[in-house]
Amino acid sequence: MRVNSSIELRPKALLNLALVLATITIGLLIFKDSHAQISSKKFALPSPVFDSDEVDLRDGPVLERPDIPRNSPGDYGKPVEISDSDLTSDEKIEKDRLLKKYQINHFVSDKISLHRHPGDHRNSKCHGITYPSNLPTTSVIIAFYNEHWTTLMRTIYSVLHESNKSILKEIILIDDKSDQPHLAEPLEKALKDVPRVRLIRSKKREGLVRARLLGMSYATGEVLTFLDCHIECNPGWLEPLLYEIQKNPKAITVPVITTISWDNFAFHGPGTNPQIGGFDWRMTFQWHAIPEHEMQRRNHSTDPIRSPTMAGGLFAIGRDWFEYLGTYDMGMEIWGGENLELSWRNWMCGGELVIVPCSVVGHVFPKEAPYSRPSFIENTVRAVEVWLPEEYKRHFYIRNPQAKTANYGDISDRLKLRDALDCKPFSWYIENIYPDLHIPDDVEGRFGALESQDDSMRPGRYSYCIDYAPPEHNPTGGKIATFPCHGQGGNQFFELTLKGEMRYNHERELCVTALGNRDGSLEVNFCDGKENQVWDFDQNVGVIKSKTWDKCLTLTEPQNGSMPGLKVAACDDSLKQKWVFKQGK
Ligand SMILES: [Mn+2]
Repeated sequence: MRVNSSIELRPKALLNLALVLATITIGLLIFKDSHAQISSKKFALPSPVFDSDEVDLRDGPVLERPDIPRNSPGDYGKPVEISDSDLTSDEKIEKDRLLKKYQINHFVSDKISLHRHPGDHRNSKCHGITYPSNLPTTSVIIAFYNEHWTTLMRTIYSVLHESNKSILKEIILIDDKSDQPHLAEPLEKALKDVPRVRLIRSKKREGLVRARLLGMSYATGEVLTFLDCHIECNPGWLEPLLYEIQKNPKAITVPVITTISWDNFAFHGPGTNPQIGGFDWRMTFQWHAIPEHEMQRRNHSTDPIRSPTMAGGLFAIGRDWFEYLGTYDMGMEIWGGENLELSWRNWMCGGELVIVPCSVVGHVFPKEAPYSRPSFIENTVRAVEVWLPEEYKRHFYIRNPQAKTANYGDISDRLKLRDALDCKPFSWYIENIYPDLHIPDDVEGRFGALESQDDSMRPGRYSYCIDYAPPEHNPTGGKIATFPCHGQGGNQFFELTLKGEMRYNHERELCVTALGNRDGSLEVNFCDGKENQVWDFDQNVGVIKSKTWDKCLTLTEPQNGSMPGLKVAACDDSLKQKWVFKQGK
């Protein structure tokens, strides 16, 4: 990497802008049925702190991995176990501080080489695949905000060690106005001699969407590859992503995202079948298994897998296609919702979204999300208002009462874009791309919070509503009970479908199941169409009766000061068996 003064850099930055404009023009020529106006960048471009060197088209990694001592901690993706009893009290304090701050065990990360081998976690059938020598080139764009040192540096080195010179033009790092000192001068020093890395510092906090677009304006590759800032690439990760775009320039390609443990940094493999992306009607992204029709469509386990949505952190897209599609919605703040919006737009406007089994990238999923998503609702309302017709929007607003009053800003540009792109309707997307999605009936009086009409156990002004909180890593198996009604949807949202299922549709489609045992207990399980998941609801009387057991849904006395529970019991016409669905505020 060369260090340039900002004066020397300016002409080059201008040249890049010219390239961007030229590419936009080419893009419009290629996809010339478009009237899409590419919104001009709404921010001034800061000068890069560093510039990339010339591209060398010989093959081999951009940067050879240095020798790593044998049995170096974490090499080949092995776990690093450090027991607290081996730590001094100062070390223990430091470990806890880092864990609390980042929700990642950075004390362990700091013991692992920045150049460790990740191991090879691909499907073994990927090894024999060769790729054309004329793959498109790519710029990797990584936005970060106050990222810890070792995870950020390992991300950068991992891309350089695992990407061939002929295809990786550069890594563009966007510092989204971090304020931690290690990301100031020490980062510049550390990157000074690292090839093909450009560091751009945004002038104000932009959030993920605008930080990525800022990075894009410096990119010179034909494909943009967006990555997160605490990842490690598996060998051979890049070629298959680019190859699928070479075959279909309208494809968004997504690697298989595997887990790097937040605790011991083990690099886990993807298992037999990767998962694909979906969403529920709260518009929460969710992973699920490859549906049968998609398994049938593919010939080999290494073939790309069509996915209705993507998680959004890691993907590649042809630059011309991204421009044609109208890049991202610049009105979206921080993060959340932008992934669904781009997934819908891409599919509905003629693109394809695939997960590429032979491309594996590990991601450190934190113990708990360290940052909230304050803009999730606003961003999602923008997406819903642009892409969903009324009959579908309704399902979203019913499940997110707070979305009705969200201040989501001006979407007129995005509506114009939608019309200019001449896209297929959302119903086409559901029928063809996401046929497995459950479409709620949402019949008046049969959805919302299911409130008990029994006043006798109320601690004052509260009513009790049925409440289900799925355990962290498994949606089923949690306790279904009651809680004071809060009117916010969420854990208290149930839908009694016309078929009689009592659905709890958050992330996965779950159904309230009457087990039929003597104590009349209930479970929340995956919907399977069996009779013990079918309920008769007499809306006039408020009685909900299990079809199999001929017993009624009953509120039970609280035990040891906890909330009232639920069971099925012989129907007796008491208030404990009277229920009404209330809509959120
Ligand atoms: Mn992440």
